[in-house]
Amino acid sequence: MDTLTKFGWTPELTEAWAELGAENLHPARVVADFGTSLKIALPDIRTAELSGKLAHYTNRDDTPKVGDWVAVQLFDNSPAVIEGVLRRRNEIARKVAGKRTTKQIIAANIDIAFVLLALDDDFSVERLRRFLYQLSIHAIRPVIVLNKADKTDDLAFYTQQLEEFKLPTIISTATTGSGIETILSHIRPGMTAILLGSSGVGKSTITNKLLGREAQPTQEVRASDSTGKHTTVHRELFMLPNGGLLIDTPGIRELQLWGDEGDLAENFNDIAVLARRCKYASCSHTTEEGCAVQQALQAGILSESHYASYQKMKRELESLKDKKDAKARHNNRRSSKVIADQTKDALREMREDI
Ligand SMILES: Nc1nc2c(ncn2[C@@H]2O[C@H](COP(=O)(O)OP(=O)(O)OP(=O)(O)O)[C@@H](O)[C@H]2O)c(=O)[nH]1
Ligand SMILES: [Zn+2]
Repeated sequence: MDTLTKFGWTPELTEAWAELGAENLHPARVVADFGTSLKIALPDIRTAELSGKLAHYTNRDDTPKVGDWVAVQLFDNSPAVIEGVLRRRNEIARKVAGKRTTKQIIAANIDIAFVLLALDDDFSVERLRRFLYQLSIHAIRPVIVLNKADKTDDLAFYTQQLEEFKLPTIISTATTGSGIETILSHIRPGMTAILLGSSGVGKSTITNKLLGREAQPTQEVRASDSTGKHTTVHRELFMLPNGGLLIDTPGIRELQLWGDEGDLAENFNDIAVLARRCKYASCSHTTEEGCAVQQALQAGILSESHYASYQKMKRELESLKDKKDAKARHNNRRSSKVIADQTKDALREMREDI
């Protein structure tokens, strides 16, 4: 297992491994996910497939994701088989795009997340807030990267809007390599970093600069090939020359939230502090009398846009909770229907026996 240290293996994992009691299995880390097949590090890189049991329950929490530690069975002439996933230290999730009420895990066991915003039309404080919310659930350390700095003459316009976050912020121009050293200085050997951001912000360009080679085709390169796909299609964990580990992810078009409303408070600490002074404990901070949040808004202490994104995310999380509850009720009904059907079958058999 010592050899896995360079892929981020820690003493806690040795304990988790012992708990698993996995005899004849080997620990490995998932470094790429192509859907049905995966790449794992043992630490040498191999192809792996899911065991029948894991493959049966796709899209469940225990489906291995990039960054996961897994227990594998090895074979001489065929791909390794992943039999189980070790307890995750943390994960980055979102709601799947579209209407389904399903969680999607983007990656697991992360030490630091770089949230990229490009200094062009992509720039959105609201989107940043959404990423920060998802990271805050597991207290994953965020760093903001403002890429494509060459596209603006007014850097202050952007940086001013980010002051309230009080987060380390790196200004970069990935195409020239400017800012890359600063990004690298945050990733120590054995640490796992991830690049997050919408499509086209420069994640693959930064990955290649950090690696010092063209490992990930960028949009420009992909536009000229024949696949017709202009976007990164899979997640992959790379080992950097300095021994750090880096996960490049496909661009996220819409980051729909996945989490509890309770986790919002630490992302909107100012509103949470005000809310304690509201007249009613259940105050929705909209129309109630004695609402300290509304008073702060009227007094100009709280910014309208900040309040608006709070309300929007709160409503989204409330609606998510309703949908999760409805889904749970539906699943319960379904399983009680299965039990009822089985009971009826058993009774019928008994009658037939008589
Ligand atoms: N002007 C400018 N262009 C950049 C910069 N960084 C990246 N680009 C360009 O932006 C385009 C998208 O970059 P990618 O690295 O492919 O973006 P990505 O975030 O990996 O995109 P997805 O894989 O779709 O998520 C490419 O044409 C890059 O050359 C930059 O700092 N300045
Ligand atoms: Zn209130």
